[in-house]
Amino acid sequence: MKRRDFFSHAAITAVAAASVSKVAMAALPEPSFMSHAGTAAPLSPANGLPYHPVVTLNGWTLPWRMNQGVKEFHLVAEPVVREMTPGFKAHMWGYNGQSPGPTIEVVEGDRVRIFVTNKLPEHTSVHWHGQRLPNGMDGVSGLNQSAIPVGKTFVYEFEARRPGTFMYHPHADEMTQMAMGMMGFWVTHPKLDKAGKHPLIDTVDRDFVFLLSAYDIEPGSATPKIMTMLDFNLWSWNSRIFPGIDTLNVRKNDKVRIRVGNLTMTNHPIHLHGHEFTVTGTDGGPVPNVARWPEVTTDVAVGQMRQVEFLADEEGDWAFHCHKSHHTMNAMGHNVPTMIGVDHRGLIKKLQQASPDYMVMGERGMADMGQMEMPIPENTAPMMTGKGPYGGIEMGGMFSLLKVRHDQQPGDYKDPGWYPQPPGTQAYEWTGTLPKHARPTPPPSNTASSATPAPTDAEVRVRKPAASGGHGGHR
Ligand SMILES: [Cu+2]
Repeated sequence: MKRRDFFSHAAITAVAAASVSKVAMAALPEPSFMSHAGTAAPLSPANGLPYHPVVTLNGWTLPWRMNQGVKEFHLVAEPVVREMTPGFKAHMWGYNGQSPGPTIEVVEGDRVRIFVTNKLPEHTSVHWHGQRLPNGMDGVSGLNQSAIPVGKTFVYEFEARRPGTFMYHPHADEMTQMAMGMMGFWVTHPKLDKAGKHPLIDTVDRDFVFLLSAYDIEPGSATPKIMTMLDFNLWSWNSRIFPGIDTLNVRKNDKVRIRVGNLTMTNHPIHLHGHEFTVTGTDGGPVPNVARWPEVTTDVAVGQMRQVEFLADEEGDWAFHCHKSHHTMNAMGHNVPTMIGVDHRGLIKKLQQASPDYMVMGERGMADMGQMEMPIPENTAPMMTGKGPYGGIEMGGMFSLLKVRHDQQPGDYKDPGWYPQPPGTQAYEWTGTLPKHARPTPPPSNTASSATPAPTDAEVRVRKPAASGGHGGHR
């Protein structure tokens, strides 16, 4: 993330925490709004119990005010414009100016009051995923409460009983509202013992959070198609797609925690290069020590949260991404045939005489898509893109980098630039002589001495019914 993306929460929080008159405290807390998709600096608590705040990738934490011992937040559900990556803006629904909404951070045992104002064109509600709370605060419209009508404000109030990693989202016309981007992150920090420790939740140097979301937005348009069930074309982290997702910048030997929640319609195997991590928590709470094991990929199923931790002890720029390769691509049509191995050279000339812009996609694989600056409709993200120090990264969607540097200062989250590979530590081209390609000779086919016939080369051909026969053959 760049320095200019940072803004100071300090000013907002100072106003919120200042001694406000009793009349003002009886009114709604002034809501805060965010106007850009940059990663905000962590919001250090101005009051209440101390904790080490999280960093929301391409997001921010909602400031609160303390009203007679209750932490008061104000969420505004409303239509928003979200820049998913530079050059591509989506028309979504979200909270307080962005999708996803701001992260809410509290401490175990906090009394929390959340005002929710509905500025959407239809009713809504908020479900506090994973929380222990009174049944009437669980946010399922029609079941636990009546939906929040357009223009009205409802109040949710409960104690944050369980420390952990949670999220919030509507439970009213859920399909539409989540397809439109309504969701947010919630972290309940643990109450620590006298030694400043929790038996299962470690204090870490860096704590990153993001939600997995998916959208179906036609190239050249801006509004997600809400009826899409599985065939999404934009796979995002916090409603951002590579190269628009900020990198996770850490200091060498930092203990790092990453918390991920999945509000898409499919699972995402989240994979980190260069390090092993441990799943230390889920939306069910911290994982007991005996149930932890090392991994480099953890599957985050639909509606789940995973919290992973590792020691960032390897310097470099390490890829961090969903391992479903189609989830590290951006929007394109689905009906593109596989053209690998098809030689078009004769045909393409003829086609280009009729249509000078005609191009064949994927004759030698799809890497060409990343290399060529293909003309794309306005307000569309390239399918695979991103320039690295050594060429195109050829990625999109759910892809970012963990950047580990020995000289990254504590508390500094800015992007340190590309990692300079130390001499002699990078893959290089072999320029010596190559041996002749030795291939095993197939055994002679079907000789008298062999008991079983040796396999012969087989080529699968699709044989279409002859014109004269065709389906008539069924007679
Ligand atoms: Cu995925």
